Amino acid sequence: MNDRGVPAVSLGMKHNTLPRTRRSFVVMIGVVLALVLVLGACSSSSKSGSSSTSTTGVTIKDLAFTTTPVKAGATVTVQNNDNVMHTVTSDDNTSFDVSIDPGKSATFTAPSKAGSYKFHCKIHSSMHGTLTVQ
Ligand SMILES: [Cu+2]
Repeated sequence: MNDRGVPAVSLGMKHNTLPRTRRSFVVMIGVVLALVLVLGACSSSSKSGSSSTSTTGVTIKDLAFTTTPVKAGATVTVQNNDNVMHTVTSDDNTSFDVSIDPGKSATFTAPSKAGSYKFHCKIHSSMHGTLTVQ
């Protein structure tokens, strides 16, 4: 009976009583939240090469390797843009060996010693590449 002063359900109906500055602040928060949602959806659906989480060291397209230098011990991402499975296998057979499903990516740990590491695909004998470890 005596709880008339409690504004529990008045949020939606009395929003016009908010001061002007406060209302534009609320609108701003809404805009920022919307932007974050849109950007988040974009970055998760389109895997652009410039990710900050790990280095895309090897990209595979049309049965060919494209490499970028990686740091020693780094997590190296291999992106397979073909519709067949590939492997990235070091020619010494011990430094790294990873298989990548069609259209997927996989990771391996770069060797801890700097140098040039030749590698190949175990499935396609014509595929060869060299990974530069800095
Ligand atoms: Cu292959």
